[in-house]
Amino acid sequence: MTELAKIYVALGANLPWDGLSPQETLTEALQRMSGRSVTPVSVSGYWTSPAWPDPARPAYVNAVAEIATDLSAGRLLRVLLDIEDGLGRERNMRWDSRTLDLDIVDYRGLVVDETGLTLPHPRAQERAFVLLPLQEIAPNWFHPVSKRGISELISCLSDEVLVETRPIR
Ligand code: A4P
Ligand code: MG
Repeated sequence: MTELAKIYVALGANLPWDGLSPQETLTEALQRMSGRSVTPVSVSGYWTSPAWPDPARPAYVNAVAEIATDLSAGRLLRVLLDIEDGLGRERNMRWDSRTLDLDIVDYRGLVVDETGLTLPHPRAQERAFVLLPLQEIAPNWFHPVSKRGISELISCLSDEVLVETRPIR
């Protein structure tokens, strides 16, 4: 199984949906992934942070999962988008509030820049809400393009952002 892993998916939500809190929606999304041959083998804790770029929006809950699958990156993305749709995702403005966001952060180091699929995720290295949960489950991860390690990437983030991104206990 492990050779099929090394794929990291970031989960985020800041709106409730159909009686589920954002945190419950992330748990439901992980269960639905399991049912679609996308098996979480390791899941970070849940973290909360103010909505970026507009902190007046509801706070987010985020997590990162390492998954095992034999799906290609493109097919995996289609499954993830389908799970987003099934859990109430509506697409309005970019960065708008959402019931669920599932992003492929890294697919076994693959570098792709196509319409509809960019790997690694182009903004993951700037996001405390991705890097802090990722570090929990993959402390030796490094960015496939810059080759910078996760601790180094985190050390480049502002103290303010790091302080306001907190594990949910
Ligand atoms: N797409 C291309 N590459 C990928 C990939 N590697 N993974 C395409 C996932 N999707 C990928 O996605 C738009 C299209 O990107 C998809 O149809 C897919 O074909 P989207 O989810 O509608 O876009 P987005 O999430 O609004 O944009 P983006 O730039 O991915 O946003 P971010 O950076 O994920 O921002 N604040 C906090 N605290 N926590 C958050 O989780 N998330 C966002 C979304 C904003 N602020 C946040 C958080
Ligand atoms: Mg997304």
